[in-house]
Amino acid sequence: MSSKRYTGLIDKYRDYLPVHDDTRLISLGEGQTPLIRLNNVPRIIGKDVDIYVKYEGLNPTGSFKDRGMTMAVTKAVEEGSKAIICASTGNTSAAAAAYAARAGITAFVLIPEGKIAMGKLAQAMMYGAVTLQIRGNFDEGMQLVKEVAEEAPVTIVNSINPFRLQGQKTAAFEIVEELGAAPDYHCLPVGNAGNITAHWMGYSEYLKAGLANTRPKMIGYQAAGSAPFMRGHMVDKPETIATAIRIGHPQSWDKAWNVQKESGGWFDELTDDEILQTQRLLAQHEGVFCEPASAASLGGAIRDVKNGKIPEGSKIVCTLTGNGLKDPDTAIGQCKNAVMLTIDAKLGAVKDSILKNMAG
Ligand code: AN7
Repeated sequence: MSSKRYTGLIDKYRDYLPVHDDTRLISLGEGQTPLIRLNNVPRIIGKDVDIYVKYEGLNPTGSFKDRGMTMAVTKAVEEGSKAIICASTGNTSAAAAAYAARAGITAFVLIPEGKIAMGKLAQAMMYGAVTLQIRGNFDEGMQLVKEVAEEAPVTIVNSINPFRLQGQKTAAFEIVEELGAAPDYHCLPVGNAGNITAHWMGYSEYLKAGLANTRPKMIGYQAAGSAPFMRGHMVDKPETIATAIRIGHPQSWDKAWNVQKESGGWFDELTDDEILQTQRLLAQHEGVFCEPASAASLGGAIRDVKNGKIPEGSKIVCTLTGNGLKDPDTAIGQCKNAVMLTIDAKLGAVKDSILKNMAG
């Protein structure tokens, strides 16, 4: 039997990425994530649409950031860098920390104190990053990172590093390959707007290469308290329970507006309640657990299907950017009605619980 070991997205898509044959690849086997067709949600909302979720939470550190980080760290190492730095709402720092560990270099991560999910904090610490909790938000951290990189020998691995978007565009390649064509609509949660930009690059490259005949309309959904694309200007004090997208000064502002215009898509916003409601819907009716920010993509899509902006008969892909396990506090906090009973370790008590809680 010949070996077909999957060795990560750079190796798979090297023809479309800026690497040489002898580039040392820093990989953890990222990419190749499941594209899951939703079976129950279309029926629940009573609409004839084909909805797929791209479960990016199954990447090695639990988010889509691994796609960009394998490229950014591979190039940083190739260029001789000994340290990387990022500001982060949590997922970028987790990915940076892991890929730096893999490469044997140092990661410095700036995170907003008290405003990143527990799992992400655990990752930065466990992977051995130097973790700098700032008394400030992501946008302030990002500004500091840009300034310090002028004065210290560190490579920035936020999505202003162009290699990040190069890696992240591969998610669009995988979707086209799995569906045999581009979808009609592609929905993503938007923070810095790097990922929506990267996906558009990917779709555009496959169109140009003749591997797809169309490109999707790109739709970006923000949290209402952190929605600069809806306000039309930067937001100084962003707030949302979806801490991953608690970002008021998107770094890919112009690029994302171009994506919206070129693709014919749009931006919209969801309240925290809508985001959490969608997170529960997806977990409880499809068995897919994503983090709050990720649910914005599906929540927005469902609303736009219901109101007819996305017509029936459409093929829709929603990116689930991060894994639900990243943020156990927010999950448990909203499951007050979950069936959880404390009972005696007795057969009778277990049997009673079963008979009282059988569905139907
Ligand atoms: C789960 O980790 O910016 O619009 O510092 O973690 O490309 O910024 C995270 C962003 C969506 C938004 N969903 O993506 C960070 C960070 C999740 C995220 C986004 C993020 P972009």
